[in-house]
Amino acid sequence: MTVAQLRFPGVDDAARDIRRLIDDAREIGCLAHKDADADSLGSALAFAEALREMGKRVHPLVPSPLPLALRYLPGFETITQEPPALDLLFTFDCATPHRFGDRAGLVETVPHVVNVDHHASNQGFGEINLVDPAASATGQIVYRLLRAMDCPISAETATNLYAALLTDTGSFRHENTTEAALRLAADLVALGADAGWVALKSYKSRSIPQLRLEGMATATTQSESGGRLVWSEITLAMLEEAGATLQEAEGVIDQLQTVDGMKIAIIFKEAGPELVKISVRSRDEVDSTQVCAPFGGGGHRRAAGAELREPLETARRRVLEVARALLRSLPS
Ligand SMILES: [Mn+2]
Repeated sequence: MTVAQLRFPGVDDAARDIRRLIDDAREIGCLAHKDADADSLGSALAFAEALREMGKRVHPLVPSPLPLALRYLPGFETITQEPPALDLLFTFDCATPHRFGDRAGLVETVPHVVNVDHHASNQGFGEINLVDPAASATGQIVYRLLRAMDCPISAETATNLYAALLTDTGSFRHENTTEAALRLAADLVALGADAGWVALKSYKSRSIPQLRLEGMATATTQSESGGRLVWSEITLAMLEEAGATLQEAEGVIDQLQTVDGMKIAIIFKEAGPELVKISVRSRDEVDSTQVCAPFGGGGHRRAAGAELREPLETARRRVLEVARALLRSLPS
């Protein structure tokens, strides 16, 4: 099969080819990325549900560990731990196969792979690559694909896609809050998406340990380069003191990026003695992926991440050096 890099308005052509693959498939996998967010998992669950309503056998898949913070998404309980041999695999919101963690082998072994994503850095690892960097969320592409294939969109499917859109636009606060995104939100609500419930579960369901952890991390926030670089960290000791898990540390970066005048915000998360995860946010002319790329990470211009296999001390020093150099290179 030929590799086709399909970009919109190629969705109708892609839909025909994808529909053919679906019709021929017996066991279909829908794979989210490691440390799945609501865009990745919501897209996978939405697409799986739509295919199931068409009578297909579908298996939503997530690399371990299970992202329990997303257990509110409709169909979370259908995530398959031990899938049968698959003949068709859809991947969602993932630019490179290594983001599939312990499920990365599937991309190599399943005969047909369809890659659905909105990262500009997508490597096009699928047989069909439905990649649109202009889309605000992968869920937006899923919606257009389902529509192009005349698939049923249930209230549950709409809720999953709404969760994808709401969170990837930061509750319609990020720069990717386009007219298309806002219109899609209205369409999804019209289809039965429960907007209030998604907001409740996404932003108003934090645990006390999570709140304490955010307080500890924000209390130790560092600011340098005239306030343009803002960073903090979450250590294993802080997790223990707060009684929180690393998965509950996701919201801290959202606090850091609210600081007036910041250009780069970084949170360092100590995941083990020799493993540090970083999340980066940026503003204006700064591209977050430039902070993460030297460490094998990536993402979007405004939000990126990386994993460093080294102690927190050295990871912090090396990442901050890259961030400072980036700020120095800006015209003042
Ligand atoms: Mn996304």
